Amino acid sequence: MLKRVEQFTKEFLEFSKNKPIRIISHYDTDGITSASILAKTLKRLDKKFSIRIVKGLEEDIIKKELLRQPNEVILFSDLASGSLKYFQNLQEPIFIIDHHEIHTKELNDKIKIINPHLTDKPKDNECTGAGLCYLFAKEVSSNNQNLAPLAIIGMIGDRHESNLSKINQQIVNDTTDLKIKKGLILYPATRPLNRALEWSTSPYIPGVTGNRTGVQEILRETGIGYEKNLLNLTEEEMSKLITAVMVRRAQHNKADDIIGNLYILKFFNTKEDVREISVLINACSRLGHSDTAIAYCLENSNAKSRALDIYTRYKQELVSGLKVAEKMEKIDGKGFVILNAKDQIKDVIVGTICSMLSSSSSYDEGTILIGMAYNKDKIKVSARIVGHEGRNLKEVLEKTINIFKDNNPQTTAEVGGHHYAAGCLIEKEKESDFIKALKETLEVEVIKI
Ligand SMILES: [Mn+2]
Repeated sequence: MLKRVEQFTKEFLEFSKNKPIRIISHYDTDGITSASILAKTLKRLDKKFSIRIVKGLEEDIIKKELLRQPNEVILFSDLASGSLKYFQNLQEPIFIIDHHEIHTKELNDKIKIINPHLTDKPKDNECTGAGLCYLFAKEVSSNNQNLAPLAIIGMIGDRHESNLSKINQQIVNDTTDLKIKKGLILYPATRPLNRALEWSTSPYIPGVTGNRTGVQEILRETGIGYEKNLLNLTEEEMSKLITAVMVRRAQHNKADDIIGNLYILKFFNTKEDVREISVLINACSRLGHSDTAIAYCLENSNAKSRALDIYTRYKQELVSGLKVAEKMEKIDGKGFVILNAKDQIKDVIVGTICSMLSSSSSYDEGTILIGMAYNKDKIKVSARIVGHEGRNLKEVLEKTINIFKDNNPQTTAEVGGHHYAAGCLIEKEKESDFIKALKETLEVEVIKI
């Protein structure tokens, strides 16, 4: 793998000698940290560059970006491996640093790429976009080793931390000022427990998340002082707390979900919990502030206060959304629950709320949760499943849309997602038609089992 990185870097530096660079990266934490590592690296080389952050690489985006050739060099990070079909008639090379699945048949000599799947030992080389960008940066100059913290944030963002691959372990070793401690993966581990528990949305703790009395109870029960934080708990306190949380999440009694490694880094010169940083970056970017997210990664202090504002609002939104969802009247069917939040929950978080509820202890394994929230003249629909067993949610929604189309042939609804999480947008005035189609599909699905 490092050989490939070396070759790639050489070609990239050669080709981009007198040209500005266009970075195109993914909008999640891994993509944002990838772009930030690249930006820092190019800046240190005194190179001109611009950045574009996208949710996905649709054909029209690619076409437009390729028009920048031959004046600019195109560099993709944390995406593009799945879009090689659009790069079949290139005049100029493109550069890709990515870890997603790849169709090797579509490779050609104009596509310059680093991807662990193309190496002899993909398991050892398992790595995130940010990790790969870091390897590239280090190849450019060993001075870039101080960008390793960004790679660690990307690693947590893409959940590569529980089982470190060889290459990830090397990046961890490169990171000075990184502390790793085993324990309850509540965040931030650096702040008082009462706050961390109250705002705990992942893991979601029934009766404690968003509930001050519940927080006091769990701390009293375990005999832990509320001013303590996870980092300074004794082993005994930690295990008491884990038990107390597990009792409250009884139905999901898998310790794996809540125990793991806590990662603590110095960021902006303060000790921070990497999970918290990762969620903050993700929140900023998802809410449409990817520029703030990148500036935050580059440790710009103005961006930090903006990012914190956005993040605080996001957390409040989540906790109040959860409360609304718990109290709301739902359509309760056999094996499914429909939460029609209308304008009581924001459309950008309704999917996250459903994910959290699916990990709470309120529903049986295999239950399908469908969240609906208004988005201007549309309704955002998000489907999640409790546990890992059960029906394919993308198919469920596709069937629903097929039935829905019978009465609404003019609908523009299109289903996105996969087995365990799917969604679509439908016309607001067709709300009741959609719910009818949804019930029809879900009830038929149950009978089939
Ligand atoms: Mn990624």
